[in-house]
Amino acid sequence: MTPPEFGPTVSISIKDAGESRFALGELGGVPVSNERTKAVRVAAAISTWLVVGFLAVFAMGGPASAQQPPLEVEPDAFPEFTVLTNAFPGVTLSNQGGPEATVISLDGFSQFVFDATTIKPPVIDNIATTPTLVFGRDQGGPLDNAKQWSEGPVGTGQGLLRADFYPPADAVLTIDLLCDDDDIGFVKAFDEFNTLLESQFGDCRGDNVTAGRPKFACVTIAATDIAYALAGGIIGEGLFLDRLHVDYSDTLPVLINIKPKDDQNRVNICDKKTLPVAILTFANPSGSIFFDATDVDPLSVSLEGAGVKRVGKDGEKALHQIKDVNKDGLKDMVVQIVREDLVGVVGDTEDMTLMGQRVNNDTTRTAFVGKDAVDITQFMCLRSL
Ligand SMILES: [Ca+2]
Ligand SMILES: [Ca+2]
Ligand SMILES: [Ca+2]
Ligand SMILES: [Ca+2]
Repeated sequence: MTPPEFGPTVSISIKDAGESRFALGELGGVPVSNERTKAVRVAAAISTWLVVGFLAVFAMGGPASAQQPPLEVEPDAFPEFTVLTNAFPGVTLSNQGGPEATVISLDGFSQFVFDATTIKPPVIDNIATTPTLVFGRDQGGPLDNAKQWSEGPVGTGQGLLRADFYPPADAVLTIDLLCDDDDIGFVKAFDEFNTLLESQFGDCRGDNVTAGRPKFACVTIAATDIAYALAGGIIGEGLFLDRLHVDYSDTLPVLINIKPKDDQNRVNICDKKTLPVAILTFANPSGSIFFDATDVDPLSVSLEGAGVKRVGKDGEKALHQIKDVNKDGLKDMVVQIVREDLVGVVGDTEDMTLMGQRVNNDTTRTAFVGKDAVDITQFMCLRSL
């Protein structure tokens, strides 16, 4: 069993995932909390933090490693009911095989947890492995079903959690399968041709109660060129999912924001002004910095082949600013792209890809890639395209 990685002194960074907030009443009018549930929830949160805090202090034992930490695709990174679809760098989350539904963060309470002494359900408890939230869906209906993941059968209202990676990840994936009864689940990784690269199963049968807690299985996959991964229970076995970690061995994904002050991303490619693009710093909820944009070499950055505007006596510097663009307390980098160098960009809407290099503490470099969708206009174009 891998100890949880949340420390006692780090605060969970609550991020605003834009327009993606859900009100309680929007989830099918389901009563999600009463006084008793609230009390249980608070008690569970406190005890979880005490236990994981102790384990984290025990596990650290020294200064933080300078190595690249994994990306923590963690529902607890955001408030409950936050849409998680594009909340993490390079990872798009969706629901496969179930009803039309968006992936959101939900509490980990299950009505199906077995009583440790009588081995009889139900005892309502939170079975999240990291503080209190798990992956869920905004499908309406009973909340307990909205956080059960399974490959079927059709009609259960359950689907598999799908994570698409951009760029395709050379990575080690881990995810916790949280079994609320005798479940068997899996994680499977595929390449862009839907070829199965690897699958790993987690089995909780016959041992679902350990010291009053439901069992969880942490399953791991290591592969290159992972285009997407699927996780959940096998047919007939719904289980909860939490703590997806992606440990990259090659190119890192970054969150970027083309025209940070324009949510529509309307890009007039005939404008003479430079095009601002924010490269965002991303902190894991455990406190480690997955990507620090202030370490980016702005001279290395390009957007669809267009470089950053050069300034200085010999044009030896790249025009950029360091500032907190998304107001999360972490400084980001804004580069100014030379717009007339955006060759071959003629579509109405398309994804633009930004590439570059981060300079590491030991002066080695790590490549990164990010993308953002833009709405192209050609207002007042005087050049031929
Ligand atoms: Ca969690
Ligand atoms: Ca189950
Ligand atoms: Ca924008
Ligand atoms: Ca920031």
